[in-house]
Amino acid sequence: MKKALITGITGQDGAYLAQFLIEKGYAVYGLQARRSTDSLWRLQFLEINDEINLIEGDVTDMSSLIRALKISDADEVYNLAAQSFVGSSWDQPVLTAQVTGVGVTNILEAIRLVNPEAKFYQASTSEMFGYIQKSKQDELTPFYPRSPYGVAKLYGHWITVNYRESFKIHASSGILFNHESPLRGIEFVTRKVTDAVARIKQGKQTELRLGNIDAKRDWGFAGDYVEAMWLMLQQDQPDDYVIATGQTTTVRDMCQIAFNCVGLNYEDYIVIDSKYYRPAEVDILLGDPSKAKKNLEWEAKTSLKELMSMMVEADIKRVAYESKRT
Ligand code: NAP
Ligand code: G4F
Repeated sequence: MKKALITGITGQDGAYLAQFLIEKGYAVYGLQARRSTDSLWRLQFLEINDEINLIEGDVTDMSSLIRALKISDADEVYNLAAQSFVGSSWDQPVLTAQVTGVGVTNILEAIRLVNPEAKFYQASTSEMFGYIQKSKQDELTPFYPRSPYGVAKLYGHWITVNYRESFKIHASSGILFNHESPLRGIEFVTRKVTDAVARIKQGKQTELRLGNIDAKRDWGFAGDYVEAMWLMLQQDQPDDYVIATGQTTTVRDMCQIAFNCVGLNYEDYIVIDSKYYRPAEVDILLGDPSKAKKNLEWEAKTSLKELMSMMVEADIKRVAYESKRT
């Protein structure tokens, strides 16, 4: 039986990846950071919490990573842990650098010391393209990050490349464009919108305050994207891959799709609030996933309309359930 260790298992992608690997017959181990409140709700939502071996640890504490690698004896290590919210990275730039950036070196060092044969996946991001240097971004497009988060991720990306080249570690980097789901954190714009749609529809909210709705993103479904992570580690050679849909949409049009799901007009509810504008913006992201299609035979399966409909439906159920309980 193959063994996988996932950091960030309590996050959106960690939960879907764990589910995917369990279905493939893996023994799944997850690094769980100590929190004062429950962080297992996503694993419970997917009904896989009893099937995961949780190991307490933190990517800023290398000793805990060494311990996790020894306990799990993992064949594959997926590093999904991060302070992943771009907005917060201006408020906590040092923490973001330590967790999202240096955390990657901690785990690569732990692999080098405990089991250099383990295959490694790094969760890189389209946010590294930032101020885009090419209209459609691929693996060769130069990076120009626009947030402390993007800068930290760029360090994580290059240290992954460096350990691959220096120590022959099977280390791959997935440059994933935005991907969403009903398990997305509420602070990210798609989920903020679908939650608001559900609340407005059920009379619990009257308006939705947003920032720059002209920004454009290449949005896919997280459930599709975790397969690409696994496929990268099944290749003979490690490499970097852009994972995206190849379509870009404004926040405004995404809102229109989401409100349409319940027969509402988004223009009646959206209020622009400068509080949600960022010190520097990534205006547009659009990925070219051709290499992943060619080498991994991977492509996105879920359209933005299907994704929004899935998220709105899940939030409607959740808001109705919460209303019954109160
Ligand atoms: P997420 O929901 O924010 O999950 C992040 C995970 O990291 C959580 O499990 C969190 O634990 C954990 N974590 C945070 N600080 C940690 C620490 N110091 N030590 C150990 N674990 C820690 O993010 P996601 O959307 O699943 O994304 C997964 C990864 O892909 C992240 O690295 C993200 O930056 C990257 N990425 C995401 C996207 C996207 O569109 N979703 C696109 C490109 C790249 P708690 O829950 O306990 O805080
Ligand atoms: O949903 P967002 O916060 O995602 P963002 O900044 O693109 O980052 C996400 O995707 C990255 C991949 O490119 C990941 F690496 C990262 O971890 C994260 O998962 O914001 C999307 C866009 C931005 O342009 C933002 O300015 O939506 C705009 N926006 C407008 N109003 C808003 C809001 N974003 C949020 N979160 N909240 C608003 O009220």
